[in-house]
Amino acid sequence: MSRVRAVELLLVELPLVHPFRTSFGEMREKRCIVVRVETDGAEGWGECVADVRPDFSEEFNDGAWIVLREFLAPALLGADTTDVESAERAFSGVRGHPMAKAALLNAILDAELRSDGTSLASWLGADKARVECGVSIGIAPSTELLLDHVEGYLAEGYRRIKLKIRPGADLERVRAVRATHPNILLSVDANAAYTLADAEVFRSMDDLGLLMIEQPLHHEDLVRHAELQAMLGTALCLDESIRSAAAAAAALELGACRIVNIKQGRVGGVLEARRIHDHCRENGVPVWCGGMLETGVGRALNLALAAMPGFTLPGDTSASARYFEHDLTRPFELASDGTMAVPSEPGIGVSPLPERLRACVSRRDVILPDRKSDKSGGPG
Ligand code: OSB
Ligand code: MG
Repeated sequence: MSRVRAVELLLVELPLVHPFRTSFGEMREKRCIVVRVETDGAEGWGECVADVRPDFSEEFNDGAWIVLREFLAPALLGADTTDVESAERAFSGVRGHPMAKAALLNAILDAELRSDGTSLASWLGADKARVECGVSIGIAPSTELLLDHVEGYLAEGYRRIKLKIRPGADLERVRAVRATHPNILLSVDANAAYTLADAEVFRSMDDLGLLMIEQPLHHEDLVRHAELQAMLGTALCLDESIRSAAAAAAALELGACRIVNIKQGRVGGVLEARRIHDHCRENGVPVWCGGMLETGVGRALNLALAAMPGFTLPGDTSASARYFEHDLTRPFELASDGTMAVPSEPGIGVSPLPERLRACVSRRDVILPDRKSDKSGGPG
């Protein structure tokens, strides 16, 4: 518990080593807001998983920047003491914007834990020091290139391969990967690109032994997901549809999925992610840690979450090198057995490297208690 003295927003830009194509578009670089808080006791870091465009969700960088600067940071800067729970309550008057909220809440929690000397993993009750990692492979220009990518990632040790699919680039490709690798853990992610009229595509996947089919239908349509799940032997997993613990409980009650992808940013931070984890664990539903191509700041946090006992499937917690030539933090490396070490230092356990911040930050804003905003750099 301590006072928040300043909130700093940094817009960070990192080129991706490969373009990443999903059913909703192509990313060539990572652009995100990194939040730094200064408290009486320490500094803390958080990453906002919103992107440039509101395509995965309604949130996007410029919007999140305004929400953070105008509504979320000011809700904390007046208070005598702030901890992650009181900050979450202080944000309850702002509807939605879970990604913006998560970035600031996670920075507060990081500062709190750094000042206590506690690692996030131990604070969350993690029961493993290393986690199993999977990799999410974007839609490739051809089946041949896709098979090359799969081969390369398997050679690095990844324990689960997830293929992005969209109508027109689905069944045939998944069949080709399965034919080449009969025994790997394999899943697909449609990012909401289908309707129930496409049920036959998914029924045809039933004999491919997939671990799961992620978010086939519209994010708001739990009822159709339940209908589709009833037609399939393969488990559905929801990503975009799960925006809160309440949504997770509803999805499970309806039978809309059998597996849950937990992305702390999508659900408003680590506290809500923990509630979903706990609910799923009590109900025997496996969860795994999703990813949003995070820099090392978000990755460190994801690794701590993924080390909690209910996370029983490999996550999209890939190595820094899968995304960036140079990460914002020290690089996260995959061991040849496909596992990654969970940071054990206080807080999230890593900080952005000063020289990387100098190279990657394109916009900056400091929000202070008295003067509302002390800007440097133009509007973006
Ligand atoms: O749907 O899981 C998704 C990346 C950006 C937006 C949405 C998704 C993804 C991924 C990549 O699948 C996961 C990662 O490696 O971070
Ligand atoms: Mg997904």
